[in-house]
Amino acid sequence: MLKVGIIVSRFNEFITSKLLEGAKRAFEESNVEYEVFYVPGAFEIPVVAKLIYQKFDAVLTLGCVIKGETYHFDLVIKGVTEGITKVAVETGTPIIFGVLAVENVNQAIDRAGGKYGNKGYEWAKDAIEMAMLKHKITSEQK
Ligand code: INI
Repeated sequence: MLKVGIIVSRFNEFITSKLLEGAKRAFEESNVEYEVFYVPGAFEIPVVAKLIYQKFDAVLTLGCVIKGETYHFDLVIKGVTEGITKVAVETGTPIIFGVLAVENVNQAIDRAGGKYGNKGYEWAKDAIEMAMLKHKITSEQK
């Protein structure tokens, strides 16, 4: 049975809780086991990915960064994007980038169960696909 770690940011929880609902639905439909870890904001996601990756076939990260009036948005997005990429490439573990980066609240709502569906559900499917691909590749290696 596949096992996925889900890291969820509490910042903008009204959105990330919806992404989490979608992700849980996808994992339950596919009989994938999961464990949820909460972090304060998206910036904290990479370090937790590094702390947990060995326990899981894949890690799904869920966050929501909404553009504000200062540069903080850009710094958080840069930190989380680079951090997740680094952990994924260095560890060879699929770490799915489920962080919405949006201009405003409406764009986030549209993607968290609104008119563009639930990205959490889609990203969970990506986690399953990548976990299976990793198993296939590593079991074929001599
Ligand atoms: N964290 C988010 O997840 N989303 C945001 O939109 C956000 N903004 O805009 O500030 C945000 N900031 C907090 C950041 O992720 C860290 O938790 C904080 O800087 C402490 O390290």
